[in-house]
Amino acid sequence: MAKNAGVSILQEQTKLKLYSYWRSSCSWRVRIALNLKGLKYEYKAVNLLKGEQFSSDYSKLNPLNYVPVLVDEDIVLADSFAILMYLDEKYHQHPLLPQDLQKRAINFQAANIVSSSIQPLQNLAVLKYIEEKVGPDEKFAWTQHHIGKGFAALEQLLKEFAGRYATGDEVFLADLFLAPQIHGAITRFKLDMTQFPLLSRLHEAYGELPAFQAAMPEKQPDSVKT
Ligand SMILES: N[C@@H](CCC(=O)N[C@@H](CS)C(=O)NCC(=O)O)C(=O)O
Repeated sequence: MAKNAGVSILQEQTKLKLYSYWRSSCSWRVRIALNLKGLKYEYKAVNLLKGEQFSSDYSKLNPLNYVPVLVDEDIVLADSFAILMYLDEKYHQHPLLPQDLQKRAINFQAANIVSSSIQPLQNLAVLKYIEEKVGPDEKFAWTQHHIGKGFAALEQLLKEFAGRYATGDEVFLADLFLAPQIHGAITRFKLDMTQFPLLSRLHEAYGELPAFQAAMPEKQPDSVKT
């Protein structure tokens, strides 16, 4: 049996390949899930700063030219949400969604706040555009505004449901989206977290979980010291 929030279980599985970039929060979500479920995978680095996501081979895997992509034999999936749902339905150890209907919906809502209303606004392509068309100093103000707006909504949403983690004392889908997003807000975008006590507390809790630690950017084979 899998241990909740653990990293190791043994089970028969197909060969998985994850196209990932060490600093990509979307790839990081999937790395956490793979670790939680104890699934081995081959790490295929895509260097976003060198533009490797635009190579013709990679475009065949994801015409949107984003990471992550998961390849499971002849199945190719290009979107972290779809990948997580696929993994959860295929590998039942450490379920990513709670049984309780309301808590399931809250997990979807929190995950979507991150994946639809925060991360796309801080994506590399968007920041590059702002830097070039508006000015290099504007990108911090832009990201801090949009991350702050999303975080305020998450604080309000989760205060009723949070335990040690976002929706109770077990790790679920929302946590996989929150951990990389909060970490990035603190380390890359220098967001003042004093206004977000609940998210700050969750950040501390995630830092103690082996499955989350192993998925950290600096632990990836393509990480670079900055
Ligand atoms: N909805 C997609 C978003 C993927 C995405 O935006 N990936 C980012 C990294 S987190 C990326 O590849 N950016 C490259 C670029 O902007 O050129 C997902 O969740 O997988």
